[in-house]
Amino acid sequence: MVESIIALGTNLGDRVGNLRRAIEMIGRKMSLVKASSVYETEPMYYKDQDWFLNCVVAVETDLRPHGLLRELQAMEMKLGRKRTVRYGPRVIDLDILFYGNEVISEPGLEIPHPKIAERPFVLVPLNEIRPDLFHPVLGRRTSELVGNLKFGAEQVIKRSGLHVDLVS
Ligand code: PH2
Ligand code: MG
Ligand code: MG
Repeated sequence: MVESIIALGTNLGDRVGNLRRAIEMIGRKMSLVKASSVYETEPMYYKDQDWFLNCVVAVETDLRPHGLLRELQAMEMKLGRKRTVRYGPRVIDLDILFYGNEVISEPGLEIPHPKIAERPFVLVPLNEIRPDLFHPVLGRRTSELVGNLKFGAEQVIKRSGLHVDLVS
């Protein structure tokens, strides 16, 4: 079994429901180990869209990276994901951040996710559950990466009332 970290994001429709349904689907295919809080986050890159809800989950899986990617993409489809504008609105986005300490660089599959270090909406929830996780390419722990990134507290707001349960 390998521990993988998956990032979830949504800014269309019933955002909390989308996160819950996605986590339920993930839990049917692998074991859920830990989930971060849910954060409401300012959209990055493509600004003219609604704010996101983001969280990250740690899972344990026997799937290899390509199999894991395929499963996550199938879940995105089932939840109604449509491919539209790059970085634009989406019902659900399921990204592999880490797969153990493996490094993979292929078209269509890059692990660790190449944009982790510039994304407060990833680093803040990740730092909550895996502050000591060592990034095998950047050679830094999560806590160092989040400490090096400039962003405002108002861009990543913890929504303590919005629980996503791992077991149901
Ligand atoms: N996802 C994007 C583009 N921008 N911004 C926030 N705050 N959260 C996201 O999940 C997000 C984004 C494309 O994957
Ligand atoms: Mg993404
Ligand atoms: Mg994605």
